[in-house]
Amino acid sequence: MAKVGPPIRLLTAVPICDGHDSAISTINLEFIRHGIEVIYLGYHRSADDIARAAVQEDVRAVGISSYNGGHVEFFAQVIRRLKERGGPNIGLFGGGGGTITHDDEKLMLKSGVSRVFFPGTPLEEIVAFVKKQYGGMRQGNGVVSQRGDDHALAHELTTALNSARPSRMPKRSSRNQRPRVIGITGPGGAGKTTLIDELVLRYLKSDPTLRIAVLSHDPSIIGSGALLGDRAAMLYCQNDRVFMRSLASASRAGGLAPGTERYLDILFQQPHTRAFDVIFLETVGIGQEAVPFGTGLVDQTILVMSPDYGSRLQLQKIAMLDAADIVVVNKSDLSAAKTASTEIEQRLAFNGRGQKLVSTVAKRHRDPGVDELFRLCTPHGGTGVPPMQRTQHGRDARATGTPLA
Ligand code: B12
Repeated sequence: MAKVGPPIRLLTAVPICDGHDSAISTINLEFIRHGIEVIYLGYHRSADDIARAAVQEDVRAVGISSYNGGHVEFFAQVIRRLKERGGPNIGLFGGGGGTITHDDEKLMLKSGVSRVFFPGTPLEEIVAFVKKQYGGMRQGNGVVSQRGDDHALAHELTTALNSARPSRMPKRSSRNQRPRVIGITGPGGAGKTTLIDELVLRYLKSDPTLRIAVLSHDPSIIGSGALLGDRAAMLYCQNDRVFMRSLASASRAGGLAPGTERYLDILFQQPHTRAFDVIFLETVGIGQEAVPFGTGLVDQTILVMSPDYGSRLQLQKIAMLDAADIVVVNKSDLSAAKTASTEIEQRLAFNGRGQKLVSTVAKRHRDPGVDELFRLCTPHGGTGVPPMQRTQHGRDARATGTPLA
């Protein structure tokens, strides 16, 4: 069988103060249909958010859909931010109906935009452009810039994924550099991503020096495209202390991707000054049989469920209910939530392992359930790693886990 090369990775977004996401949603689907991996950042996104995400995701190019005006300046700003963040080789293209004029286009091309698409352009033409422009080898990867750290790590991850080396169990570099790995899993639509974002907010507020990584998985079939859309639901992960990478499962069953272990390995080996304190590992939406993390991959496992899992009998079939350290019933404002919590509580009591049950409404700001979950994730304050083992950056002396403002 012919070897399938890595897919083209693109990031798409809609600018700040613009909610016209219908065109980009259609274009995203067309990209995926043609084997392209699309990291979709969503709408109302700043130039800085776009550049940070593009660099961390190590994409070949950014596609922007802009309808509300200000595009000449906005596109130019994205290019400036990409350069500042160590991604000058990341291309930029886009469109935006009749709002972008041909005179604007001239200015945009001058500022470094590769191409502007106008109304009436067939989608195949856009796909053909992307394949031709970004399908080959990238030029000059070894760019180092002032804030090139994310860029260097992002590129290391890409290289690791494309190498033939098989995955192995990740090794933590030393006792003093011990990121806490929190595995978050559960069925699609339970609210895993929103919950992670809220936990990230609490971690960021708990310690001004803390650094967090998020590895987020979405499903894909090997050789085909994928929509990696978790970033669109993330607000607080758009922060310079958070490094997020989206992975396509590429036919690996069980919730993770072929490169997950290698990625973790690399995140563990980051130099002292930019070591991560906490790593979130978010799986694909899983089915009843999946136990994604096996043994030893994560320090703590959280299963996120929504109250609508069906009858009580269904609970007997969910394998993760035996393996999780914490079970979260998210969307606990729904009418079925009370019954769900009671049924799951009984199921966990039957296991007799002291597993915790928490009810959350992750979409609600300052939700007390998420606060409780955060406390369970940080048994020793801060990262959750005992202070004796957290000696890097002198952070062990800091009082962490402070209440949220
Ligand atoms: C649909 C629409 C809406 C929908 C948006 C739904 C959604 N979720 O996207 C709704 C009704 C919600 C809406 C609201 C508003 N809208 Co409106 N909207 C439109 C409309 C009619 C069509 C846009 C569209 O989706 N077209 C479908 C796409 C597929 O067609 P296309 O543009 O031809 O796309 C091609 C190319 O442009 C290009 N392309 C586009 N994007 C990209 C991206 C990439 C990466 C690539 C490669 C190519 C590409 O490729 C496509 C393929 O051929 C336009 C008018 C227009 N004709 O453009 C106004 C328009 C954009 N809206 C306008 C306005 C003012 C508003 C509102 C402010 C109205 C109000 N007062 O509330 C709000 C703002 C909403 C917000 N939060 O930003 C104005 C903007 C004026 C301006 N910038 O000066 C417009 C131009 C209408 C007008 N003439 O006044 N809107």
